[in-house]
Amino acid sequence: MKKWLFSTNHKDIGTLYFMFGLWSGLIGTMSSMIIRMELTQPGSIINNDQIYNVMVTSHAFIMIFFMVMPIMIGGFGNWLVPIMIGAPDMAFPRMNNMSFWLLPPSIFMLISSSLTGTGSGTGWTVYPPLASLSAHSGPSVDMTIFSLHIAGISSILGAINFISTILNMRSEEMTLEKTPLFCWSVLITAILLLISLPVLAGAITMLLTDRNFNTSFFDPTGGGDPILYQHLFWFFGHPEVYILILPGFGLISHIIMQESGKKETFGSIGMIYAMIAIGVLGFVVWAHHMFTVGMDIDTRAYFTSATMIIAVPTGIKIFSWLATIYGTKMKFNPQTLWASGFVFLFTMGGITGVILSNSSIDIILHDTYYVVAHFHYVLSMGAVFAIMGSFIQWYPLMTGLYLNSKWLKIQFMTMFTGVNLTFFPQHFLGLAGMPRRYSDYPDTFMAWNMISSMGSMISLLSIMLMMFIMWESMTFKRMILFKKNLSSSLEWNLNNPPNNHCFNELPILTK
Ligand code: HAS
Ligand code: CU
Repeated sequence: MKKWLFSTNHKDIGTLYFMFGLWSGLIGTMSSMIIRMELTQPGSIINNDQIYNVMVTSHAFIMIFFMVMPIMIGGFGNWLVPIMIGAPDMAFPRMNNMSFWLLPPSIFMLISSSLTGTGSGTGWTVYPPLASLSAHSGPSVDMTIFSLHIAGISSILGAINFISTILNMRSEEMTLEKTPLFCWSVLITAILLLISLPVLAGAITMLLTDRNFNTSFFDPTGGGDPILYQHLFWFFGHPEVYILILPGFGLISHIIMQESGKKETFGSIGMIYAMIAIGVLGFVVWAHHMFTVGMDIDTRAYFTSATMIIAVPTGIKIFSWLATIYGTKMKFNPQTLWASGFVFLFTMGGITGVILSNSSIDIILHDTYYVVAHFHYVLSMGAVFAIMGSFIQWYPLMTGLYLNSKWLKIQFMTMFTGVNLTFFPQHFLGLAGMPRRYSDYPDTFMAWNMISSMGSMISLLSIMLMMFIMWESMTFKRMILFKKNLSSSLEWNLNNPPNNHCFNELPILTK
């Protein structure tokens, strides 16, 4: 109890984040299965559109704030950043503990909001007037707002901690140019969090006072403007999508570098500048989410062009990963499968993003399933693939155990099949005009929806298989006894001798 509740150790806190992320991932998966169940065929199963929308909302919030961010930044960030830069721990260990322990009350608030009153059927964007008293009069939206406030405080504290650690606690000879790409990705992510989250906090606080204290920031009858909310939300929301993927970029760089036997990723300085460029540009493209609000043509032209430019630094990253692999004898172990899957499918998602960035096309595709397909390719097949591959990559370092490689390959193949079956048909549904966040649809959309729902069942089975593989490895304590069983991440550690006492604590070196 004392060990976990009061822990100031970066590895233990990282482990807590992993367990929390896995648990909330299961809750998020549950709501996604309810969504796919409702959409398997025309007609209604839940028989309540509000409940359907509550499921859509909680699915997004839980996956973004309580699954991807805690695992990538909290889990991998805490575990790997201090080790990679040669620091004994994070800069503010007790604040680190607080960052983590703010999350359980936050998700508790969010889940309670679904069980109170009507639930929040607002979508993760929480746009007024849908989120105002006129459409959501009960306490649910207020609880959702509080939940976001708490999660936001947790992230801001975490961001301060990572920035301080990475800037001040690197070992002496580690210049910024020599700092590993994962640490760079976390540093840039933390800066993005620090700049964007307060804007979200402001927007939802104004919404809270509109709802409870009779202000009218977003209410035209009192001189306010609902479009103001959209600007504030997306000034946070667009950087947020890069917050979700940048640490994944860092993690993928390490898998590809280590598994292709290189000492560093091809063009690692270019990789650093590409991530900085993505981070900076991410702040000046937000209105590509709002092309349908009635913007003038010049503004639309600006936001279209600025958005398209992000494909350049992202392309630099994709081609640098390919160049790292080029000329090496590729290993087909589970983590390289996930990394190659990431490069391929993330690129697909990125390219549909470039299509959406054309304002005139987006006016037709906005709020259709095409957008849903786009962001699941970059998230479910980008962020989640990076998490899965890296979890497999670093599992031996974190536990001293190894996972069954053959089963992991089967698990990868099922997940690859599942997610593509789920999300590829959604491009067709979107192009045919099926709107997102609706619980029902005309018969003509049935075939692709059925295939999509079947795909989601396959992904669910795959996640269950992954948990079985972890359970099996922990239950039978599959130790790494022989050199031939060492994964490359461990070889990497052995070949890069410790310059700091941290390394001596690694479980594997003592086994
Ligand atoms: Fe996105 C909506 C545009 C990347 C996530 N995105 C979303 C939403 C989410 C999301 C969650 O402009 C929905 C939010 C909501 O609830 O409403 N997105 C882009 C563009 C990129 C992009 C241009 N998105 C991401 C990433 C995400 C993410 C990363 C999370 C991980 N996105 C949009 C737009 C919308 C949008 C519109 C609003 C749609 C609407 O109507 O609501 C770029 O960063 C992608 C760059 C990556 C690539 C691939 C690799 C690059 C290579 C270089 C060569 C490629 C070129 C392009 C030169 C481009 C290999 C060639 C073009 C061809 C057509 C062939
Ligand atoms: Cu965006």
